[in-house]
Amino acid sequence: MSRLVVVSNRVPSPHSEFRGTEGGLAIAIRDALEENGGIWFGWSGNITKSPLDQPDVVEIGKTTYATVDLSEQDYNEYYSGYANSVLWPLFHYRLDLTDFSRRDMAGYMNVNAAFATQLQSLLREDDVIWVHDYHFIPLCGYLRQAGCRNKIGFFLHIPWPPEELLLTLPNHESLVREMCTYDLIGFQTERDLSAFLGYVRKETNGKVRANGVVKAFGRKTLTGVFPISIDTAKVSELAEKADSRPRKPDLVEGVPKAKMIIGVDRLDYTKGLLERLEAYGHLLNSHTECQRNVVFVQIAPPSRSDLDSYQLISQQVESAVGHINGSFADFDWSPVRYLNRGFKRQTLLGFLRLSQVGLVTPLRDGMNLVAKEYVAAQSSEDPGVLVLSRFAGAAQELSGAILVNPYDIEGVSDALARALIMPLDERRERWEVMMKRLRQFDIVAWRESYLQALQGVMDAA
Ligand code: ADQ
Repeated sequence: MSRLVVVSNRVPSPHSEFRGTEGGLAIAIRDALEENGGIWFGWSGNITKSPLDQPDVVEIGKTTYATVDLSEQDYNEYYSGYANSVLWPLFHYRLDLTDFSRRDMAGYMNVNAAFATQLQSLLREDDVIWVHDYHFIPLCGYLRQAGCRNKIGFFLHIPWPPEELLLTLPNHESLVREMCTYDLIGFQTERDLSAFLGYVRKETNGKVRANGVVKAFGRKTLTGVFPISIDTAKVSELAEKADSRPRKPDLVEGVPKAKMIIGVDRLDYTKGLLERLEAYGHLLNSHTECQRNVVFVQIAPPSRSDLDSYQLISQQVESAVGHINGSFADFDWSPVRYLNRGFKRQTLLGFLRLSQVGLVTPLRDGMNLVAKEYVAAQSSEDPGVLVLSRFAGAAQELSGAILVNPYDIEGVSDALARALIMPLDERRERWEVMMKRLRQFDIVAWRESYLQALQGVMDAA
């Protein structure tokens, strides 16, 4: 059996206890390598004066962790610059926040070239390489230039933007050309895939076959939809354990009968935190019976805090929380609890289980694993209600949620009011439908369906 080589921007330290503060990507691929063995390759998270030109290699069990440091210049240009100030905002439809420069684009290409050289030194002939996310779109092209013949797949965790948006990127064509060097490109949803195919048809004169094979730039590439999921059984188990601990997290202290609404997100402008807070404020004004009887817990650990756009959203969220608490709080009730930090996985899942409403309202999101975790964390006897943005990839699958438009403040407020008083029968019915889907399509099914498709490309080659 071929070895699996996973490439992702961050490789968590194999020694440190996973505290759940990393993004969904790290959580999703954590176990993938432990089963059959292989390499997890990427950035160490360290910035050093003169990075080595060999990866740091640690072997634990069947997995080899191979990490590379970045110089400050690489970090600024590749990571903060092109990846997180161009691709991230643009792919989340935030053209207004993009900050393109040729210097950052060149830095992005240089880091991809250097990573390809270092990865090449670790590869065996029959390794299967699975590259993750927008940081590494050109990696395959550089590996090919260096003579690598292995099968290489790419999975995009974030949305792919519609053609008209992508055209605003000065190097849009070369980026799509790089995508087409992969043997398999996986997207989260049909919407992302069809946006990509639309560009290929219109802008490159490429051909798209019914089986998802794209012929463009003189190459053939298989494309497909692989919605990422969670370890459903494990999430349910951990949440149940957290719930049965003698000392439950006391988030609604002082108001024992209060119902809890929960939001869990990295502190990111794509997650719709300001609109969500505004909708909650509207709920307190329009449904006065919610005052003193509802608490909104927003957990949002800081993320990419060296970027201006992230500092701004952090200040705006703090001020919006202060405004709501200032307007409504009483000596024994604070309407919003804002927790600006990470939590252990089990504690977080316990919070989700204790909450009557899961409020997941990104303005745009590739998938959103919190939505899936909220559902899996509920008790079958008395499940809570998921209020979910139609612009999260998860909305394509979680049909039992109350779907909302996060820009429609009154609509979200109405959905919250409905969720808070939804009868048990309806809550159970909605939850069952979603759990059925999550039990069937969990993280293992996701990984296997992707790797089987990549294997299929290999067999056909
Ligand atoms: P993210 O944007 O990071 O991921 P998401 O899918 O919600 O978003 O994953 C976040 C993960 O971090 C969840 O598993 C959550 O439980 C965990 N987490 C968040 N806050 C936490 C906290 N305070 N403490 C502990 N854990 C916390 C990107 C894309 C998504 C896509 C994923 C996976 O933006 O759209 O779903 O990758 O493909």
